[in-house]
Amino acid sequence: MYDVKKGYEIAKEYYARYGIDVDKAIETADKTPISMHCWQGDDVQGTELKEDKTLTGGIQTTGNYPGKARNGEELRADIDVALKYIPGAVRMNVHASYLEADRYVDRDEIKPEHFDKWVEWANARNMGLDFNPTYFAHPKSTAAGTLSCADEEIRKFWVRHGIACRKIGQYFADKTGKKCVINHWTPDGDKEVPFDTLSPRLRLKQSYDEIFAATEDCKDVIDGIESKVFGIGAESYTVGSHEFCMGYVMNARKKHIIMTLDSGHYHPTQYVSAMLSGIYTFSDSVLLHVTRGVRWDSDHVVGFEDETRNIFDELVRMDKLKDTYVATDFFDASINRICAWVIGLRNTRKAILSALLQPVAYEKELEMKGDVSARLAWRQEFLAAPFSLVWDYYCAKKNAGVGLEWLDDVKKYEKDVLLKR
Ligand code: RNT
Ligand code: ZN
Repeated sequence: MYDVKKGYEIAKEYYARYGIDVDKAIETADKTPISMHCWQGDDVQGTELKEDKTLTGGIQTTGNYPGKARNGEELRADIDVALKYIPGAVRMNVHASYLEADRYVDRDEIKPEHFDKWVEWANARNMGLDFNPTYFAHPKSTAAGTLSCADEEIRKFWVRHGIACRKIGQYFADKTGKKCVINHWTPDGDKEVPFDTLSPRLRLKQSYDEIFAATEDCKDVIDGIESKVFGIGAESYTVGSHEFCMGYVMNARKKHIIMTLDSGHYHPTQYVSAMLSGIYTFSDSVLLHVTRGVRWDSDHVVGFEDETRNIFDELVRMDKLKDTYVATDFFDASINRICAWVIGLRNTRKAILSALLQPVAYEKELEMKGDVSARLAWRQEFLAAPFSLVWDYYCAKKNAGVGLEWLDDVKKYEKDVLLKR
């Protein structure tokens, strides 16, 4: 390893020339929570006691890498290994399908106590807990829809699930002393464009209204409404489209109801980074699902690449990082799942730190002066700033492994534990 401290001193000097306080950036990046999704560890299988674990609703994992977690204990043990190498504040994001009970519990019957192991685990690590209703991978989740289903019995079943989930979210908040962020996503859609595109949307609105009306006392829950452009099997029509979800959030006029922007959920040339200021004009906060879509919503491991960086650059320039809930959402079954978490979460943290090292004041000044040539020249020049020296120093300081120092340890865990499953 090179002299990390020396590298940091050089970088500090470099950034100081542009009025950037490296230590302050490190401090802010370190305390910005990232909500780590539990579902990377077992290919979104969940821990319900049921035979058929087929994924539906357009969610797919590809790959058959050995060693996936088979129950809550294994999953949490794997998460603990990943956490050693993920510097900075982390929250844990659990799906309803990760309940733990001694029998099969249907989705409309889930109770807070089914998540007590997660609560205990999170409290022992002083971590906040986030939550997600699971509207997919269930016999009542079919092409006919869930919250938008025309069959009242099915629709009501899922409304009960949504209500149960908000109560669990409040329970998480009570038990951890930290607010709980719930993400609401339904897979409802159609392979063809239906003749009636409006009625399902009216029913989805009604269902969300019913869920929120029945749980008004859940005061410490934030609710993200997640849209999507399409899913496999529902290529032509998505009930919860971007317009629908944005309309729902803006019309609700409730501080706790916000938009979830998943970076894989748009047409390939549409970018979340380009949507943020439009939404922040009218909303106080946003929930992000950070992921990497390759050609489609493929949920690849987050990369430290243009769009991830653009998202956080925008948030920092708008001074909205503190108002944004950051969550990861990817699932790669083709590589070691702990590596997937470490790479994706480290890259998310990297993007946050590098965004905080922008010379915002300097660039704004150039822009105000109307010097557009200098602005472009400067931005391009700055892309080569010595960021990695700061990143390495931060990882060293947090004892989270400099460079790829973490990889051998994860490989050892693979040999000793994962491959024996
Ligand atoms: C699906 C959505 C959703 C899920 C998780 C598992 O396209 O992105 O957020 O990935 O709920
Ligand atoms: Zn998502």
